[in-house]
Amino acid sequence: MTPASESRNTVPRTTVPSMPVPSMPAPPSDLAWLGEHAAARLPREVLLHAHGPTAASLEAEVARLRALAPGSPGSLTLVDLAHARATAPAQEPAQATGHVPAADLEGAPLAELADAGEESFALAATGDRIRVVAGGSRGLRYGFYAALLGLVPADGEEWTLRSPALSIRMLDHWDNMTVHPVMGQVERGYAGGSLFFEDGELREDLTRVEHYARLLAAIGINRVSLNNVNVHAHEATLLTTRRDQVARLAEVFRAQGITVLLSVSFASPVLLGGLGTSDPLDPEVQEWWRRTTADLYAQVPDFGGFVVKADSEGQPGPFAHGRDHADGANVLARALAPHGGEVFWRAFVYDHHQDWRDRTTDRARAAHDHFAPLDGRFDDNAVLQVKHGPMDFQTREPVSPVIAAMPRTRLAVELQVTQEYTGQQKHLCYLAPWWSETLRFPLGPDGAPTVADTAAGLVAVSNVGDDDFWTGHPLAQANLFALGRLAWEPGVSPDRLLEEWIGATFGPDPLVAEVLRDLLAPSWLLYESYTAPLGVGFMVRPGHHYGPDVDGYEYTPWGTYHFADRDGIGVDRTVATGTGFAGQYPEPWASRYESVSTCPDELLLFFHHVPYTHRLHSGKTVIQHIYDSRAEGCERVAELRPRWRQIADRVPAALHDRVDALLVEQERSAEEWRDQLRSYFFRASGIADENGRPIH
Ligand code: GCW
Repeated sequence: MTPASESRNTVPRTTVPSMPVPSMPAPPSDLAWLGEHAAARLPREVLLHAHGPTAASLEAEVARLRALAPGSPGSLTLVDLAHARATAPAQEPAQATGHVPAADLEGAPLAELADAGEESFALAATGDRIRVVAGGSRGLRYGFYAALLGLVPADGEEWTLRSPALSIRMLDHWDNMTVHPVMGQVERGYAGGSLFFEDGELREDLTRVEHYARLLAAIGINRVSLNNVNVHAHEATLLTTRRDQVARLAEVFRAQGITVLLSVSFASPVLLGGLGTSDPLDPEVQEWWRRTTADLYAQVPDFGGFVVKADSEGQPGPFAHGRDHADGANVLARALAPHGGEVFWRAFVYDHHQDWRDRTTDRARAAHDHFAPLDGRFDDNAVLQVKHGPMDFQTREPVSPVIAAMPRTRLAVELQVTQEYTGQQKHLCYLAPWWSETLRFPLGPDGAPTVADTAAGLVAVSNVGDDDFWTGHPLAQANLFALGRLAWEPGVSPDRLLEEWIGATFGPDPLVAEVLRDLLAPSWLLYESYTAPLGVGFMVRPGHHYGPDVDGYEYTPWGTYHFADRDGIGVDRTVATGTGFAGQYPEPWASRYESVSTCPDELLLFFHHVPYTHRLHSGKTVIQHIYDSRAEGCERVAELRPRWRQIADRVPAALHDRVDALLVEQERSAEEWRDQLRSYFFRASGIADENGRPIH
């Protein structure tokens, strides 16, 4: 039996060192949402009823935050029920709470918490006293961060029980260990090099990874995949000869309750094991995966599993052996199952050697064509990772029909936080409004389960690198923050997430909040307004995907066409006259998208080929919409920088300068989009802009 005094770890203000704790490495210049403003919210008295590694890491966190700001009046009590029970006398019943004072638990929903799982917590705020009770260590950590991020109900409210809506909340890194001459180190990375790797090996100094793990834990992320899904020969060895590097990263992430995963090559048995085949039905191949996976678990007992991109854009896969993707996924799932691991199998499978002359093949159909027939064939620990849209992370796409088509398969929806097609962290583009729309999309008539109801998880490609501001564009941090929060709580409004992020990152200055809101809240629609119109997608420069090139992908094998000619534009994906893609949806969507009169304007050119003179629901013709929207979008972009300058002396100077320089680039690039698209479509259609604006 532990005496009360030992089970109660108090971190009162008076014992707090005024300098950074010596064991904590120097913080990076930018602490994002865990800097001084979050520290200022931490109540002066913190009472921790917990033990083990989580208690130690929360104590270190409190000390670190105290060094940044003295904190706010009041107290924060954190109770881990598992700890409370462990310290209870043996004869007490299961609901016993050991030596935790009754006042700390008064009214707490203990029975509900016991059912809610170890990531859940309950929180109550009365006066300046915040109480958190958690069913386990992860929940305790999330409760602590909820208090820091200001996710605390108004004074006097009852206890609220908080549980994550999605149990899988994962970030995928597309990091390579070496620098690719064209792609750089991080594929589609716009924030410098990899946080993890340098010169082909794990970094010696993992300080920034420690801070990154804390930032992710604070927003509820519980899994990180460490390397690029395009697995090159060198990175493939993380599975075998470089396992120790995975183990070191796992240790850093484990300290924040985050599990690590690896992207692996489907051809590993040949590449790394020297076998003659990677056929998933070959017993030797199966044995190789079993042994290799067991060896990895011997070093990383809580390893999360594998992410696999197979038969996609040149990556090896089961098709080469005459097998399907359930055969492929299950061989890995079975190697992982005895250890509690999962395989995340990507549904991003399509023909990237398409003949542009062939109007019947439609890349948008591919994932559904390949995977829907396999529903029910995947093992329980296989998760099908489906891109949120049917194409490829464009600025606007419909929801992928695969999500509605596989009720007997565990699905994770994949989003792209890194802004490959949405301005590459040079343009402002707050993506939460779109993600929120996607997650709340009903997969059937009103009241049908939504995407968030259907998915077991949310996976997102990270936008973080070794950049001083983590994300290249400092304001792109808002996307990472919102992603984690939406995975936990998909119904929360994007505007509220913006408020939360601003408060934790920039503090309570009302002008700063107003300017950031004005810049970010409408930025996705603004970006859309001057780039590819009405859901048609692409029109970017091939390869790096930045800036306009209307025909850049038009005659390529990639399956990304707009079919603009002198008469009209768009892709006919109807069942009646097109590729039939619209028919992959359940009702009412199949009919709504099929008909030009009910298809929403913003997706018109995704589903239909229409004349330029076609009138939108907005009342404008397609051509006039293209002209006006690009011109007006540019005018609005020109207003951003003067607005940003209003807070020049109210945010850190280096951050202000970085954003200012990027706004100059956004203006230049938006003008380029405007001028190329307006000129292209005037030349194609011969129809004048009725507003007489210049065309080149
Ligand atoms: O959008 C495309 C990117 C590729 C990426 C691929 C994928 C990692 O252009 O760079 O490869 O998607 O999601 O696998």
